[in-house]
Amino acid sequence: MSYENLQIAVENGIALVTISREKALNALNTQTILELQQFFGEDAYNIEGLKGIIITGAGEKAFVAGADITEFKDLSPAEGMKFAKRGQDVFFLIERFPRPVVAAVNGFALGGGCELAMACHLRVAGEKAKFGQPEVNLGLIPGYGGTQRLIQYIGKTKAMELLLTADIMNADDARQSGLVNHVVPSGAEIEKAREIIEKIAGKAPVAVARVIESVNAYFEEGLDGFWKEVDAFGECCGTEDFREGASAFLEKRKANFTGK
Ligand code: CO8
Repeated sequence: MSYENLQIAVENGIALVTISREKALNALNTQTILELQQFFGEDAYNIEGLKGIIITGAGEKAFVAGADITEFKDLSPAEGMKFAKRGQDVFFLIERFPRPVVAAVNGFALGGGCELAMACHLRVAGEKAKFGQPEVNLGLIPGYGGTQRLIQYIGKTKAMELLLTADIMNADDARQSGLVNHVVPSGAEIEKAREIIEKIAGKAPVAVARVIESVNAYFEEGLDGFWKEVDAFGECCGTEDFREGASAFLEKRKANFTGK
């Protein structure tokens, strides 16, 4: 598929996905959501030797400044539910992607932008990045998982305040509260994200995928995360990479994982 609002560049096994609607501060319109769905639901699985994915925003000002407000100002309740459900489903594709997905947050990450960053497995923020869920200013609440994921990262006390006040958090506060993994000088976000993905690429791919699945299971209703872990552990025991990893340790050499 050709993309209108996503720029995708694959280099050395790492796909850099740039949300490119700079004039609207990379706001997520329907087309962009559909393109994310196409990429994370299908196209990314066809990239040979994929180590991981970085999501960032075009320009220097914004990662993503939210869902595109021009598109939803006249939504009926039923249409609003449809919009929110579709966005949530796409963000689940990101959260459940079997290789690491890192948000390189280069500016405003507000509303749907903060929600997009939270759907990624890890977050690297530039020092000028800003995070927030300002939907109450619009008479709305987050619809792409923000009320749920924010609690997971920063706890109910802080999440409740941020959601109710629409306050904006700077990068350092976001790191201290547990929302982001690293803060780096502006412009170095992608480089740091690449470094993290390269590090993970040296681990056994099946084990990496099962870690993502097991951690996610903690938050999924109806799933027993502890049982998921037992199941995934058993699966890893059946891989060639487990034999290789254990042998390499005992032979005091670097493991050579093949993903089998
Ligand atoms: N949607 C559409 N356009 C936007 C958005 C947005 N979210 N954010 C910025 N833009 C546009 C502006 O309208 C402006 O366009 P133009 O040049 O044509 O006037 C351009 O981007 C530049 O923006 P500003 O002039 O406002 O730039 P400033 O530097 O003055 O301010 C801010 C930057 C603070 C980021 C400001 O643009 C802002 O507050 N943006 C809106 C932030 C926001 O409220 N985000 C949450 C949106 S709601 C949401 O995300 C809900 C998610 C779930 C939806 C569920 C489905 C319905």
